[in-house]
Amino acid sequence: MDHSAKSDDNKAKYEVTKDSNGVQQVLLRNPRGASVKVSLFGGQVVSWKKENGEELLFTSSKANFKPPMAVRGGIPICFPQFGNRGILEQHGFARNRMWIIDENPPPLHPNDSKGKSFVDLLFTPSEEDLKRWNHSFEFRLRVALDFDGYLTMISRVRNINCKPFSFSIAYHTYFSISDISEVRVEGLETLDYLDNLQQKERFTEQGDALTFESEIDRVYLSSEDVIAVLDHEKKQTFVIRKEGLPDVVVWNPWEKKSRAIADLGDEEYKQMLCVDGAAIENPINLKPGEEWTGRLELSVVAST
Ligand code: TA6
Repeated sequence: MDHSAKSDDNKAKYEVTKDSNGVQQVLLRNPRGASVKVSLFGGQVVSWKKENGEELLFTSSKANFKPPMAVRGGIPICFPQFGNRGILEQHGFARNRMWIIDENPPPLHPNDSKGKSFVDLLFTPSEEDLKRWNHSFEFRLRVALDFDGYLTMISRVRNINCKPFSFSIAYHTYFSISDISEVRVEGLETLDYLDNLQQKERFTEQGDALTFESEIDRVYLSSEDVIAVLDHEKKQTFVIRKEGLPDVVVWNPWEKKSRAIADLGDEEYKQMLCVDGAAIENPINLKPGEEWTGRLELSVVAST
């Protein structure tokens, strides 16, 4: 079903398809041939491709695409809880729920749609969710692809409750890489981090770019808003620009943990690296009627 508007630049432009499990997916394309695919299950970006069709996001060959499990790959959204930091299941429930297409969202800045293919999604908690996390909210997500192939995700969380609540959030981004030994991350140097492999103890990162020789599971705190993931073998760099997301999660399960993860191939840790824009250390507090906005922009550039 083609929803491309004839004239109005601000109208959402996307195609709706279904995956093999009958789950609705939204396909965004740009005039150069790049594309993004978003599943309505979890509001999860499941594909981001360059103009030459090369996939930029990792998805496990053992991924389970059948709800209620979140797909092992792409960009699952951890909300309203990150990890096991709270009473809810790991990473909260938003990634395990059906979202809907929001045909008439409150406006965003005109630049957030001009010359872009985009779709607006909406997630609200069910009665069942409210029994476990009794806070009414509206989570609006705009996913956009621009002429240069940049992928932008704008989240707006509104408290439609009569009392304040707090949440944490992460865009759990699985980057597809050539080989984990060929990759380094810049922008986290000298930052403090919470090590999930050591009871979330706080440490300080060295002065150099991050490279990988073993399992890593850390939350870097109060980072700059631009992080780079350099892949020397592929001669390309992922640039992560973020707003309203002070923290950065870095995760690679390495060999031993990969063997314990059912929906991840034993050797696949070599081709994936998660670097997530997040708000974890200081949960976001929203008073009734208040709205939080977070923005993540991903791009890829040629590099040495
Ligand atoms: O920090 C990232 C992390 O929380 C890891 O501890 C690991 O569990 C990863 O997320 C994946 O979580 P998942 O629930 O998708 O298996």
